[in-house]
Amino acid sequence: MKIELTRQQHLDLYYYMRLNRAVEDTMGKLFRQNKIVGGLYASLGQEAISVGTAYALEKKDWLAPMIRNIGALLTKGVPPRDIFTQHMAKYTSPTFGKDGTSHFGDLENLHIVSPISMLGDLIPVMAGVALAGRYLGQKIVAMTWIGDGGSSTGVFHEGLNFAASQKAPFVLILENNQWAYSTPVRKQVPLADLADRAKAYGIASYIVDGNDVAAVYSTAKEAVERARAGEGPILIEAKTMRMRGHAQHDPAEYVPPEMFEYWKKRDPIARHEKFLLDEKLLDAKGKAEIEKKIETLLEKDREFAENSPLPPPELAAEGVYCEGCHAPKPKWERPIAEVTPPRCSVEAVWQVEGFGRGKDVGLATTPLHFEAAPAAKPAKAAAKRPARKPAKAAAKGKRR
Ligand SMILES: Cc1ncc(C[n+]2csc(CCOP(=O)(O)OP(=O)(O)O)c2C)c(N)n1
Ligand SMILES: [Mg+2]
Repeated sequence: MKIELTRQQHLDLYYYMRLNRAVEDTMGKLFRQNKIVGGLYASLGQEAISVGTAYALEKKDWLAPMIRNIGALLTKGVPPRDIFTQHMAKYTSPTFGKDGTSHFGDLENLHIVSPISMLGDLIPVMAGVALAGRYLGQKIVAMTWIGDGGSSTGVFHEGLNFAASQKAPFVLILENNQWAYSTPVRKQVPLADLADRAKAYGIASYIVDGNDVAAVYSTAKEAVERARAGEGPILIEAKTMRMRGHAQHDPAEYVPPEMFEYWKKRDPIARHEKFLLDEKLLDAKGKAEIEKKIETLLEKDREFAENSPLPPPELAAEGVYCEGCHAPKPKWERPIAEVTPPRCSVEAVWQVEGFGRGKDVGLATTPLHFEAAPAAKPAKAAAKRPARKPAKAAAKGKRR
């Protein structure tokens, strides 16, 4: 389906891609000045994927970014200053300087789950978030990203299978940038299209040109709404190219130069800009205004981050262990008042007209709660069977 975008949507996509690139350019400079703590990863050439997919989410939806998804954070509403302070491990950062890179989240307002470094682990986590949203009647969609290399981990398959069997409203973006560290994709996966992995779980998939932001957005929007309607998880393979090494330390000399040349001509920002200018959606004056806006914002936020203090050493152990701030209760069920407004920012929708009318669902309206499902008739044999007693052999621990 080709979704017609409004002029404002086209301009928003352009703005966030430019912001994404400018934030990363600034951090590249800070890294060379030794002001960044830890590694720094670039999404150069992949901005259309982070921005186009996150732009398809609603405010109430949830995301968990991977290392090359700063653009998704910016699009969801994270200010550049949080990204700078976080990478510089400053006390003013979202983690008060306790963690670096993009290892931070915002569960309360922006609905961002903090990433972890284990590739693939966010897939079951976000499938769980998607299901939690369903139990709470929030009609949300959860999204995360994975690389071509990460799609070969065990947890990718376990997580996607779990999400598929539960019909979780979950969208997984597979960024095929053709390299995992120095390993080319053809040496680690015997598939031409990684979207084919979806067939193993009986879920829908798309392949999209990851350097065409409008195409990425249209595809993601369609997938998000299908997942929201109850069709289950959807996998989108976005084909692109990693235009830098794995991280700042890696000069990527193993990449054939002609490959960089080929993809440089397909730069997503230059391409979208050409489209906007050709279609007269943007002119030189508008472009200069966007550049000025980004420059002013980043100048202010970079200065704030640079002038922020490092965390005071005496607070190093604070917030690591619970010291009576809450009583841990091993109970999954939370009081209704805690998960509904005003304490939760999302208004619950307990019955949703048309929810679950997706392909293969079979019911006109999928119940939002399992208890609301029509009771299955017990199989005759099972109904007659007496209550189970532990088998004697098992009780004695005898081996079978
Ligand atoms: C389970 C796991 N194995 C290995 C690593 C180390 N590691 C971090 S990034 C990376 C390469 C990832 O490649 P890909 O998934 O293609 O993502 P890209 O870097 O291209 O965005 C590896 C092997 C890890 N973080 N987690
Ligand atoms: Mg890769």
